[in-house]
Amino acid sequence: MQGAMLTIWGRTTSSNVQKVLWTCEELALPFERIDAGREFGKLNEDWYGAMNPNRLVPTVRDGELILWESNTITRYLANRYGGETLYPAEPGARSRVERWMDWQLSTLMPAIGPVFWALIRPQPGGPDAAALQALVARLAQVWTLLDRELAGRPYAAGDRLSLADIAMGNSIRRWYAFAIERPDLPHLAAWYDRLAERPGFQQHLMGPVV
Ligand SMILES: N[C@@H](CCC(=O)N[C@@H](CS)C(=O)NCC(=O)O)C(=O)O
Repeated sequence: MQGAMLTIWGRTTSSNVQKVLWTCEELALPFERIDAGREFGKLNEDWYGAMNPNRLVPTVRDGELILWESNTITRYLANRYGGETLYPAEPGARSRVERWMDWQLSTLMPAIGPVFWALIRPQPGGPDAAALQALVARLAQVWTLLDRELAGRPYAAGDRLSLADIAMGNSIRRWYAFAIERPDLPHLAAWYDRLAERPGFQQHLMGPVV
């Protein structure tokens, strides 16, 4: 072990917690995980808000350092614990990882989030059938963009797994689990198969979509 034991607060069903858990597996980092969020509560307690003012999961403690924002946490772990293959130091290669991490937050999440909520956690006042169809179509359009990119390389940012793939792993797993029609996107499907071979994916991302 190269540093203090990490503590991770967050339920295992959270997409953003899963990014951190998978990164820990790739880096062989030991951690203690404490359930928090949804049915496990804790987020509204004072001590939690003092660590993470967003009152969301994940939150991570590494010694004296408190971290939040899942993509930032994975970058920190790779920087701190020898994850250069996941997050290269060379600026050009690094930018190719970072752009897909930013794309995950700015483009993929806004497309998949509403579909996830409508299908898996429906709320009163949610989208009707026509609106849902439009959301599903928009999500397919976003995945089609990535499929075309993956025609030229096996992973989002290049020849090897990176933090970009880890950031998007939960979304691709959910998309293939949704009871919806999907366009045939062979490069995306092959990428999903590649990600699903990783022990960290199998351990932390294959649970029920809830
Ligand atoms: N941008 C934040 C988003 C964190 C977030 O939205 N977390 C959700 C779970 S994925 C959450 O805490 N929801 C409240 C809950 O679980 O009770 C990150 O990437 O860490």
